[in-house]
Amino acid sequence: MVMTAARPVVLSGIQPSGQLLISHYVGAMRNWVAMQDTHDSLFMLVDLHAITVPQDPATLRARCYDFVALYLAAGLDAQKNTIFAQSHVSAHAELGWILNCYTHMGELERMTQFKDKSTRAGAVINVGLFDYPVLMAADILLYQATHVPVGADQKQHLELTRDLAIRFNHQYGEVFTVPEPFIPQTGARIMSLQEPTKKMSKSDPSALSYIGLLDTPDVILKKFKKAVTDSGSEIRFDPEEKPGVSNLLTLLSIFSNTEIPALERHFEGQGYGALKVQTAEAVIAFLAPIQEKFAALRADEGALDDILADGAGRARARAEVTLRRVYDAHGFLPRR
Ligand code: AQP
Repeated sequence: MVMTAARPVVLSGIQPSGQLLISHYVGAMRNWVAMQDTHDSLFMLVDLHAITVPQDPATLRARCYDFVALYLAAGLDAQKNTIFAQSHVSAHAELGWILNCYTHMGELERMTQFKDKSTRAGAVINVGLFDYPVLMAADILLYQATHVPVGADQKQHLELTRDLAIRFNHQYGEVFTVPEPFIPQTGARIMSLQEPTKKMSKSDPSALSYIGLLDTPDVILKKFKKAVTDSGSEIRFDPEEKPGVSNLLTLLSIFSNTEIPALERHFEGQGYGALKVQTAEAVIAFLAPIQEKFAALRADEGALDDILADGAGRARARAEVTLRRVYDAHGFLPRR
C-alpha cells in the first residue's frame, strides 16, 4: 500500500440513504478518484448517518453493497485507499458523543440541511437528524483529516467541524487537526432536473429529478427529455436567469469533457431539445463502463465484505489513537 505520513489526509463518504446519483459522482466521487494517488485517503459508506431518516433494513443492506461496488467501479482502488463502513468502527459513535458535549444547540439549529429535512412533508424529526453534523465532525476529526472533498451543500457542516476542533484544541491542546474543505470548481452543486433551483438529491420523492449511476440508457434519456428548462430559447450559461439550461450545460461539460463556452457556441441556433438529448447521450456513454464494472463487482458480496473488513481494520487502528488522546484529555481512567 502506498501511504506516507507526509501525505495530506482525506476523508469523505456518502450516506446510503438512496441511490448513488450523478451529482454524488460529480460533487464527491470523481474528486476522490483524482486524489487517491496523492493523498492518504479514507472513503466511507456512511451508514450510521443514513438512519437519521427511516430506512428499510433489506433495502439498506442491498444499497450498501451497491455503494461499495460503485465506489470501486468508479475508479477507487481498495489497495490505495481505506474503504470502510462507518458502523464497523465504533469510535465514530464514541467521539460523536464526546463532541456533543462541546456543541451548542444554536449551532445545530442554524444548519440549513436540518432546516430543509425537518420541514419536509411527513418528516420524522429525531435527535439523530438534528445531531447529524456532530457525528460528521467525529468522522473527520478521528482520522486527523486535513482535507474533506465535499459538494457546496456540506460546507456549513464542515465549518462546524472546524469550529469544534478549534474549540476542543483551545481547551485541551493540539488534539485535532483542523480540516480544510475541498470544493470542486465545476459541479459543486448539481441541481434537480425538475426544480433546477433545488439541489439534486437522492431522497427527492420524484425519481425524475435525478439520474442514478445505475439508471438504464432509456431511463436516462427519458429523464433528460422531461427535464425542466427555462423560458426563452437561447442556450447560455446563466445560473440566475437560466438555472435549468445552466445545470444541463454543467453536466454536459463534465460528462463530455468540453468547456462551457465551447458548448454555448456549439448550440448556437439549436433548441433545448438538442441540449437535453446530447446531455443524456454524454451521461449514458460515460456511465456505460462504470455500470459494466459494477455488475461484475456486485455479483461477489463476499469479496466486497473482505474489502470492507480490511478497510475497517485499518480505520479502527487509526481512530483508536485519536480516541485515546481525547479520553485521556478528559481524565477518563486508562483502559487495560
Ligand atoms: N447536488 C449535489 N451536487 C454536488 N454534490 C453533491 N453532493 C450531494 N448532493 C450534491 C455531495 O455528495 C456527497 C454525498 O453526500 P451525502 O450522501 O452525505 O448527503 P447529501 O449531501 O445530503 O446528499 P443527498 O443526495 O442530498 O442525500 P440525502 O437526500 O440523503 O440528504 C457529499 O460530498 C455532498 O456534498
